[in-house]
Amino acid sequence: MQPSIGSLRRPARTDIVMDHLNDTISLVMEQKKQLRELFSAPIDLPALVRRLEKPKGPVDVVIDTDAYNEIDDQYAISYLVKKSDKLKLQALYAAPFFNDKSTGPEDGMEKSYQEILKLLKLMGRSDLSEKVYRGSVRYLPSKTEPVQSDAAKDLAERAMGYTPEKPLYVVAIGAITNVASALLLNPEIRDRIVVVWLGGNAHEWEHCIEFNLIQDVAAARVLFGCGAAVVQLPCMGVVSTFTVSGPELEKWFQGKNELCDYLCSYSCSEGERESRYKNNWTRVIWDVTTVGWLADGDFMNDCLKPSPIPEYDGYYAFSSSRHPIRYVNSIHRDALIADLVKTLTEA
Ligand SMILES: [Ca+2]
Repeated sequence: MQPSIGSLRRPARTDIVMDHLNDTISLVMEQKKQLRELFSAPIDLPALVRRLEKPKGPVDVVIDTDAYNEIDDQYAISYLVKKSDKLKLQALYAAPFFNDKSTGPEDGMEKSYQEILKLLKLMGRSDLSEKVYRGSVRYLPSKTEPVQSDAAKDLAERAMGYTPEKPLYVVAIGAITNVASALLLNPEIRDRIVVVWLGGNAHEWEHCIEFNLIQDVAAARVLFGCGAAVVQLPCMGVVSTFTVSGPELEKWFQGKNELCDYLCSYSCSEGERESRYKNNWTRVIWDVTTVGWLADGDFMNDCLKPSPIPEYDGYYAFSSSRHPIRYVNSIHRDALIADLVKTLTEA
């Protein structure tokens, strides 16, 4: 006898929750398996910890930047180009972004590409223009699917010229799409790069809804999950102390050189445009801190921590069994500002 519809057993709420939980666990396990298969080489923990030490002496560097999205990438790019004694710049990649200064990730990437060229011209370094590459026009469709771009292709190939003992440093100051794509295109580069990324918030912060991370969570999961050496500079709760104001910028930069005039006038016009407090605004020049980590100087404190797991709901998950990353936990603001000003105002 067929049961009537009314007599069919309705699942209890706990059954629904358990089914959902089991589905979620299966999905997570499957995704972990796919990523593990891509990055099949086991993680050599002692070697990883050695790569996470701050390098001594000159190193090769590339930078991945959403240069047009705000006011801070411009300072970071300039600082890196002018730190050429230690930081040997090999390539510059334009990253996608989507905010009120772009119509979407592709437009954001193209505007960033043009802004990089503009900065190089202002610094009298147009010789570096041939090292600028266009990046991703969209975010990762999933954490096993790369986005093809000149930038991702270049990094996937370029990093093969480096070794676990002598890696290529990747300063990343935007959504991490290009870098994650390079890792997915060529998993062999995992142990040949060190990614210094401004992304996410402090692990103690109430959420990780941060511009660079939240635009491409799948890419962040690749970065933190694949076993590559990552130096994380978290935004809210750590780098958020790295502020400047209009009067400071005018005093330090105005009239020093063409680059400094541009940085000062652009920052001040953007600061006034976006602030409710007229002339009393401050801005965080976030991205500078990534170059500061690589530069010689006592500019911040850091430690080793298990790699966090950025979830799609805007929170981190944590597991003490994860491989380590280097985690910056405080910025020595005045020391880093002093070095930035000295470096950018030199002729
Ligand atoms: Ca940026």
